[in-house]
Amino acid sequence: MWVRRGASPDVNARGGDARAADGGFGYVSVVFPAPAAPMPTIRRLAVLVALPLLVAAACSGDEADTGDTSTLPPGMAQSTGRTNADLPPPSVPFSGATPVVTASVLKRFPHDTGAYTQGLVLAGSRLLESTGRYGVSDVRETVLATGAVVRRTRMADTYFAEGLARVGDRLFQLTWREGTGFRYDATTLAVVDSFAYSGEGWGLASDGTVLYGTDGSTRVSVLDPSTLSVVRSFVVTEAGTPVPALNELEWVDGELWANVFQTDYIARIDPATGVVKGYVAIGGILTPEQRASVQARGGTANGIAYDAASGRLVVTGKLWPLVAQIRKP
Ligand SMILES: [Ca+2]
Repeated sequence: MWVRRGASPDVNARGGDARAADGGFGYVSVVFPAPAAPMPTIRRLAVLVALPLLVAAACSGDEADTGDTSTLPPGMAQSTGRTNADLPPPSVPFSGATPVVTASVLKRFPHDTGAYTQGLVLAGSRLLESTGRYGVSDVRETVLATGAVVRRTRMADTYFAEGLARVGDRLFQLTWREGTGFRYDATTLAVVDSFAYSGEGWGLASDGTVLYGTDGSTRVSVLDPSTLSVVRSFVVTEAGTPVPALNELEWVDGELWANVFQTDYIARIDPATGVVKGYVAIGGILTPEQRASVQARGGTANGIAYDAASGRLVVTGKLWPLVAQIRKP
């Protein structure tokens, strides 16, 4: 469960207690938020480099997807300690009785093959994306149809960007292991302030009222966006078994959707019970060649965004060459 910084010892590693608590996996769930007490935001802001209106037309197309794939992208080195990202992916679906729908692709749009997608939000034709890795993390706005970056706020090299969610005119962004989240103006992508938490930050989404967050474990934490206090949390289960490695999130018409890290499955979660009602399989969206390239470069499926006004639903992945609009099941 999410805890306030300093309220418990650091258990951000594989541990027997957490393994038992989470149902047989080593994924440890420990996050979070400090109360509303403000961080020294001026200091935080000083290390951010804002590059408004950066036009980067070179960001689209599949051409970069055929390059050298022998090494991981820069910024993936882990300095110390194990994280939930080190653990093996779960073999979902656990039960043959759990419904699985294969994603039906309606359109394909270009995606920056260097974007290590960690958070994805769709607002009309604006695709807002949080991209990770040390040294290159940012929050960016792209044009869905072209993939062109029209606005970007880069982060200091010490931050690895993670989940992104919009509540009203604010964007909330987590970082992986840095214990710092950021709030942005959702229109300009200017940093508004920051907040502190303990544990790993992975996915983030909002139903317009509260925030839902993951940390790579089996648990989802529900937060009040105004105070960043934990309202409640729940363990996600499929056929009675906890589902670990929950990653990028999206609120889709009353369901919480979650990428299961290093798998081709998106879990459709009942937010009241934590029960997985079914999966969306997205493994067939990439061609075998695209898939091999993404895997060789350290990418994987991650990123779901839904614009309720238009009913448009898109998915992508870290280092994927495309964003796919899929039919909502
Ligand atoms: Ca999302």
